Amino acid sequence: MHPTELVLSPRLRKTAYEDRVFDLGIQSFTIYNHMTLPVSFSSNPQAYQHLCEHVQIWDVAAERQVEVVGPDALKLVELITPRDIASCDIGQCVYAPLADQDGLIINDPLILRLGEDRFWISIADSDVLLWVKGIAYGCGYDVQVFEPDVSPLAVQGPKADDLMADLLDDSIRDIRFFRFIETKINGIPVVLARSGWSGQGGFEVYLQSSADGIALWDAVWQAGQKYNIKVGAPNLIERLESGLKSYGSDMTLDDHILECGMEPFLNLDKSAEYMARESIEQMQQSGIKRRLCHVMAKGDPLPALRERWQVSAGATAIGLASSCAWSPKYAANLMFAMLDIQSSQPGQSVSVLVDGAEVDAVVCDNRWNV
Ligand code: THG
Repeated sequence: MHPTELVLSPRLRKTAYEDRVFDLGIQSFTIYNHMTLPVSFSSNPQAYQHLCEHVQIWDVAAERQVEVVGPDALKLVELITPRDIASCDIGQCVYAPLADQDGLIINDPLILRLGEDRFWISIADSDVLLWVKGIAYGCGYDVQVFEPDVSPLAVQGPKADDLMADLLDDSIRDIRFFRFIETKINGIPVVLARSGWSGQGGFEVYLQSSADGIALWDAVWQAGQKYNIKVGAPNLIERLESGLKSYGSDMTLDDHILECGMEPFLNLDKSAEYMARESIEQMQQSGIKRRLCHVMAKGDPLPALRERWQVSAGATAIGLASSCAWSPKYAANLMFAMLDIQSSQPGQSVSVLVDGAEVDAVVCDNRWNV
């Protein structure tokens, strides 16, 4: 690798928590929605172990919100996703992949329903705001679409409930998965949701004014001292073990939503109109050509992946691996790979080309079983 430095200028947006992230010794960032997103503060295996046992605070302000509000808000949100949104309660969030008129995946956000006619689309890394604004204008909808000053702060890990109960009160223990309340932490208005980009449980606190970022961080940090809180970030090892795919890495605008393994999160027969419907029906008839698969390689830890790795079955190239981490739980390298449908069955033997060397691997089901 070439040693280099990312220049932090106003064009690369600063998060509401960034000063604390520096105070606590950030080692690496990525860029996500034109904003810094912390990647590491310590080694990945150390951070993973801590996340699975204690509680961590994550600056995930780069999960930006696209707010859609107004009389046509529901119609607009229904139009952009094959997931049913009408049945989403106020105070609920749903994982709702977005697809365009060709069925191509635009993003895989959570959508929060804040009111009958008010939604936050909590996006992964792609410019959803511009797309949605264009659709709203093109359709002549009576809505406002904008990015509010909202910054999610994740509190993840098995001790997150105890921490938040100390900070607020025991009633927060009753918040169900993917439900949220509006409350105040030390007088700071927040949306508090049971969600987050790990399989270890916890909350996401949506701050609604950047000016209060440091005060909110410090309040959580202080309450966390009793629970061995550490600063962290979405963890590559944990997200692979939990099967969480990352937009931009594992799926992009080149991929059809049916190729991305999103069926459990779609209601293809929903009554509301949605723009991907025709394309999806055609794709169902012709059958998908590729599928995003779980692939496991026993043996030594593989290096970090800078470009996608070629995957082959025998002498035939069948696809590309897009994420990889060595998992302590499975004592193996876990990968996501977009593979030709003929070679995508669990049990299929494949090889992965890593820096010029062939590594043996096997296709698994989506719970890492062969
Ligand atoms: N939190 C918030 N916004 C986000 C993310 C987040 N935006 C970007 C990205 N993460 C969106 N992607 C996901 C993907 C998976 C999940 C959440 C966000 C997730 N999935 C669970 C699973 O697959 O097991 C549950 C899905 C379900 O049951 O509906 O949690 O993390 N604010």
